[in-house]
Amino acid sequence: MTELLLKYFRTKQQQVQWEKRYDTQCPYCSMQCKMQLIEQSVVSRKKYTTVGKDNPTSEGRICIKGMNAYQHALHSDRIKYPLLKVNNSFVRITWEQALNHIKENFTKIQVEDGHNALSVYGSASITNEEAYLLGKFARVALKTKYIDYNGRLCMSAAATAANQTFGMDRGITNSLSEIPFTRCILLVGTNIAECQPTIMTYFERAKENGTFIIAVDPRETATTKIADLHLKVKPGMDAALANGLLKVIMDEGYLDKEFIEERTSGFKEVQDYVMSLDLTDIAEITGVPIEQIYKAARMFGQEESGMVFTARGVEQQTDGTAAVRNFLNILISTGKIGKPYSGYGAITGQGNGQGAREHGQKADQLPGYRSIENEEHREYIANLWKINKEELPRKGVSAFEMIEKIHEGEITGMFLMCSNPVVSNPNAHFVKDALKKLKYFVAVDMFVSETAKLADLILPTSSYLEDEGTMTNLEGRVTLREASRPVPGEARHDWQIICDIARVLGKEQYFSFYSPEEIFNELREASRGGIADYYGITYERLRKEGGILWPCPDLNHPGTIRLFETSFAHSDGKAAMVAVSNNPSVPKESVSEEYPLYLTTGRVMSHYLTGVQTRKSPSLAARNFESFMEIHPSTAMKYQIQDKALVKIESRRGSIVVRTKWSETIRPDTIFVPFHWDDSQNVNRLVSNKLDPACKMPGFKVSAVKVSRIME
Ligand SMILES: Nc1nc2c(c(=O)[nH]1)N[C@H]1C(S)=C(S)[C@@H](COP(=O)(O)OP(=O)(O)OC[C@H]3O[C@@H](n4cnc5c(=O)[nH]c(N)nc54)[C@H](O)[C@@H]3O)O[C@H]1N2
Ligand SMILES: Nc1nc2c(c(=O)[nH]1)N[C@H]1C(S)=C(S)[C@@H](COP(=O)(O)OP(=O)(O)OC[C@H]3O[C@@H](n4cnc5c(=O)[nH]c(N)nc54)[C@H](O)[C@@H]3O)O[C@H]1N2
Ligand code: SF4
Ligand SMILES: [Mo]
Repeated sequence: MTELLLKYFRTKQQQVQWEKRYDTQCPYCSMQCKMQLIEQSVVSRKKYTTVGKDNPTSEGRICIKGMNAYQHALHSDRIKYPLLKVNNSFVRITWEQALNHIKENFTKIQVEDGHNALSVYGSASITNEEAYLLGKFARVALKTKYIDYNGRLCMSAAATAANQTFGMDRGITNSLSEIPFTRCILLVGTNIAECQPTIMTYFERAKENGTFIIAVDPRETATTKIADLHLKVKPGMDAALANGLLKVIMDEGYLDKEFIEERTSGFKEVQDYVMSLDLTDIAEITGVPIEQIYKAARMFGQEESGMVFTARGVEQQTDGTAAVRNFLNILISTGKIGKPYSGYGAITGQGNGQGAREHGQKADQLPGYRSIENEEHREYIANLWKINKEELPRKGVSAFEMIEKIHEGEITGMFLMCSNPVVSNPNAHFVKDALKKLKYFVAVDMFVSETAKLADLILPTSSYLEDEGTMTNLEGRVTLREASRPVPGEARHDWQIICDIARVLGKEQYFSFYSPEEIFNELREASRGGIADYYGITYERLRKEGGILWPCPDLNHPGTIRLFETSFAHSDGKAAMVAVSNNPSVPKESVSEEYPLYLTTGRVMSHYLTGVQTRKSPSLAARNFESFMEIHPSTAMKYQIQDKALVKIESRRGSIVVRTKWSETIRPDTIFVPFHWDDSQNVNRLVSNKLDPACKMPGFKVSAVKVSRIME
């Protein structure tokens, strides 16, 4: 009888009373895995499960972050009403009050300090529609030149390198489906296994097919484990390492002379410089043994096809642009681009890292990857926006330079959408001090982030489950993220918030949009004829076809999978090679007696960026509930530091306290700390504010530090 009763209750407990399914895309990385959230009512509680949905990119796979993303979206800490800071605490106000407050204060700032005193800081985690609208909002509604976004800290080196070398920047120049069939792969400063886990299957298939994989990383990661050869480079020495590889390629005759002759410019200069170098010196400065340099270059050189992938390890450097260009020199000089199974992939970071850098929220850019300093481009966009070309502001400055301008008093107001600069920008103390100086600061977020805490007004926005729009993934494939859940409380979508503010500022005529699709249709026109041409893409097509790769210039165009088959995007049709010096113009911080170790920073699988979202997700937070420092045991012993002990890490900028994690697999001269935590674990307190002169990327990946134990 008891058995039977138990069985009855057990079945009852599992009985699903009702079930709802929400089609969506993951809010996190650039794979933009399609998935479905299943909400079930089981007796008295709700149960949620996420399942992957088939699509050409992730093929139905999802990772632990995607699986658990709903936990932050449904979290009770979500902001549900506009919050105004009164006597240092936030109080609920109505939207009408919030919008009037913004009108009053934005106007005051611009009257007192000038139009450009108001700045806009955007994001690559918002949709294409929102990124486009934010750019238009800054230029048309606020008439400020100061707009930039968090992608500056993310993709700017790869984007600038691709623009300079190829004349165009689209994440992957060929298709993910070609990866399993390429013969040799160079993975430079990328940890795909933890950062884009669902891409791994392509590389695993390649391995099964006998592809030779080379990884370049100062530490062993889940990614370097799949490599046949791991070059454990000294942090920041990638450009020199690429010169070493080029030298072997040149010395041993792996150049594709016909390709170089017909399709490139600048080779001679590269050759002259590289031939003047000595491989023993390169081995010495890069920390990579000479025989490994030979092996890598030979493997890449001798195979008939090959691909190069770069990510933040090589890019987030004060010579990131140059370093990426030097790896492109390798690809081009061996003729491995524009043909099957060969190409370049900048592994995009944020969900819309690609799309958000194409449609005008960058300081120097107009939609469709147009330039704000090009007269024809200005005219095209001004006409479309129905404003005078002269009214369109000129270019502003990069994200971190805006922070500097706040310090200097030139910028006194900021509208921040979807970013947490106090944790993500270098030199965190400096950033916090700057934001505190603002006369007026509005943050749009789902949570009261570390940065939102400093705002005068926080506006509540919608999450990935609620907000519809297009996202362009790491391939350059435009996808439509449907949304079906209602927003919590009085939260509004980012695009609605932009339109609402424009309305109270008297600019309604330029911002009368009632759906993301309407915005997208204007974006299509705005991008038409530009490099990133979306004109042929419609919501209807996206629903039917699942995703379309740009450029797609007309409605019958199938989209473009492989780029550069016959020519590159520069006016001469050639890829521009450039000699990259071993000695960058901005010297990197070097270790010294006082600061004897290199610090590099990055990510772990279970957390995302500044952690605001993933720290709210119990299943993810439980995997890593605090930061840590990876250190080689021999180094640890030198400083008498135990495993799992608390240590203080200091640089010339500040200090943090984290727990140690001994690891045999990191270089002994290097420590690694992830950047997903705030306050005394905020690793950006240590990072310097020097920028890459070409793209203004901070050098997140190299700082000189010292480590000391804390007596517990
Ligand atoms: N789990 C997770 N996934 C993510 C994110 C996340 O926060 N968490 N963020 C997303 C975003 S926005 C981005 S930009 C991407 C980032 O993706 P990745 O760039 O792959 O991630 P990182 O961990 O920053 O850096 C990659 C690797 O570079 C190595 N590295 C450090 N210094 C150097 C160096 O000097 N040279 C070389 N060659 N390598 C070096 C690090 O050890 C690390 O393994 O991931 C996306 N996906
Ligand atoms: N030391 C070090 N620093 C780094 C890096 C590194 O490797 N090392 N990597 C850099 C890189 S690659 C990146 S991309 C940056 C990222 O830096 P951030 O942009 O600062 O990081 P996020 O954590 O994504 O911040 C997004 C904020 O917006 C909120 N949010 C999420 N979705 C939405 C939305 O749809 N709308 C709105 N309005 N808000 C939303 C989140 O709650 C969160 O508070 O960090 C950079 N900083
Ligand atoms: S984090 Fe990236 S790989 Fe993981 S489910 Fe989300 S989009 Fe896919
Ligand atoms: Mo990023």
